[in-house]
Amino acid sequence: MKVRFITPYYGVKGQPLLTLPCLAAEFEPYCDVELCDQNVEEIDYSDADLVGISLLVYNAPLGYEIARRFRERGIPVVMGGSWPTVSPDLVAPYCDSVVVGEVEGLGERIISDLRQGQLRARYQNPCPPSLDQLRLPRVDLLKSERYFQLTGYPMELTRGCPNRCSFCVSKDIQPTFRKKPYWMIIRDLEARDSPILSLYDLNIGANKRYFKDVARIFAEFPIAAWQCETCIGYLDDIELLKLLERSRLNQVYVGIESITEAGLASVNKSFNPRHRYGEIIRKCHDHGIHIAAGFIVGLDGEDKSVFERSLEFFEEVKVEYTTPMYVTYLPGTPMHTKLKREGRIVTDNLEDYDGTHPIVRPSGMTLDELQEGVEWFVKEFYGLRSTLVRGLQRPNRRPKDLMGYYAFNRWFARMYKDVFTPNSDGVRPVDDREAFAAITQRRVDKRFHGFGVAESLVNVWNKVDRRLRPLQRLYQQVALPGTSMTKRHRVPAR
Ligand code: B12
Ligand code: SF4
Repeated sequence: MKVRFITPYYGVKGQPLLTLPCLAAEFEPYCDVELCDQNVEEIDYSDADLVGISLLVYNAPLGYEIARRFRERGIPVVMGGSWPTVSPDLVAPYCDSVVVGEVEGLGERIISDLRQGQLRARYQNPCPPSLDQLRLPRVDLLKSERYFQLTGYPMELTRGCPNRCSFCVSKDIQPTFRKKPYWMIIRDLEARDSPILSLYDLNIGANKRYFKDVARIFAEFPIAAWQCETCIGYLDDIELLKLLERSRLNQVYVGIESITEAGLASVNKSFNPRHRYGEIIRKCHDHGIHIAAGFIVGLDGEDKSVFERSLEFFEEVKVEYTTPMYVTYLPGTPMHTKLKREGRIVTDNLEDYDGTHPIVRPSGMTLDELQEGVEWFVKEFYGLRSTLVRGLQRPNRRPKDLMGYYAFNRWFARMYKDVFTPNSDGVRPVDDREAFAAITQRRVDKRFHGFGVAESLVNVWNKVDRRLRPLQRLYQQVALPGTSMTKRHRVPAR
């Protein structure tokens, strides 16, 4: 029995999701599995017994079209991912079966129902699966050479987040906070094929003791650099920062979202320590950690002065990167329904729900002012002046960090020029969606060309690292002290 899992194109060619590797791990004991990421390869439309399509939200229309082509030939289609999880009823007409939430624990039942010709309309775990028995995600099945090597090997150590920010789908996709046992972290680390790691956890710092132990474990592995995502408040701890520095964490993504009290309150994120942002960022810098700051625009209670004030703030605290994003609520969520009723939702096209198109009419400025504000902010923040101001004054002690800082600032500048400024005819996303999309797409396709040399170097580095793996293992067994985390938490023999 052959099952083909597909991720439809979503415009980010550089970084693989962990979705396909996790699906392969869950299903491979029960059937033959094929993976297809349309971001880096053509879709194989040949026959299969079942096709599984994973949807975020902005790639849903494309996913529906792919499903149609399989279903008209009688091939059943199951859909899963964050969009089907948030709004299963809106997805159901386009497929034979919807998987709501995490798939671990459902694979065997789905395949056995399929064999009996009794695929059910919906599958859902009664409660979120424990991570204690999670199989190793089959990252090795991805065509890794086609991805952007600088982003590193994808790993997840925890799922869920205890917070409930109103715009975030974490409560739907991973409803409770769970963590992998330490031996499993070691297993996953040993399987990696790159010295750079990227953690996909929603909020790894939510359990501080665990976060510290992860840093202790990472410190014992020959990791060149790693990055993760957490709340800025959790980083207000010197012992943690010391451990993170020792483990070679080089970048953390923190959801600053807004510098205003009203903005934070409007998305249920008042727990962010607004008055300590600067101090915490300074401490992170002192420990060699770069800050990528989430920044949401168009929040209630904010007027057009927010762009200038935010730029001033980001330059003062010398944040390395920001990822501006229009506030986005997914259709089917209570916030979306409320705003729709109030006439404030400006587009129903799912392709627009990617953070780079305005979705909600702002309360404190016009839609034009909002778009002009973001365009101005991005031009200033990623312009040469601000890049120098933020770069030259921060404690960029290591030359490689300094180089990384400038390289990524230039890259972000190019990327945001593609998506947040009007196209060459002055057309903005909501004015003429199709014209804008066509021009943006051509630019997006070129997006990853700017890193040719750096990427080739990382490729060579990855190959050398792979060759040295047996030596690294020997080093871990012989040279590390007997009290090390690695020795205490052995991977169980199979
Ligand atoms: C890596 C990552 C990225 C990367 C990679 C590419 C990408 N476009 O997503 C980068 C940094 C580029 C990125 C960017 C953005 N991202 Co992002 N990202 C993630 C992250 C951290 C990991 C994704 C992942 O691999 N998860 C692990 C896998 C295993 O989980 P999963 O996909 O949910 O799959 C499980 C189930 O859903 C189910 N399942 C999934 N598919 C299927 C299919 C079938 C057939 C079945 C049976 C089951 C099934 O089984 C899986 C295992 O249990 C997630 C957060 C998260 N932890 O999920 C956010 C997340 C996906 N991103 C999100 C957002 C909002 C964005 C941005 C819009 C933010 C922004 N403006 O900057 C941009 C989008 C840019 C773009 N145009 O794509 C949201 C998605 C909301 C949505 N539904 O659209 C998430 C969920 C974060 C959040 N807290 O809300 N992101
Ligand atoms: S803290 Fe981050 S992951 Fe958690 S709910 Fe808020 S935005 Fe989502």
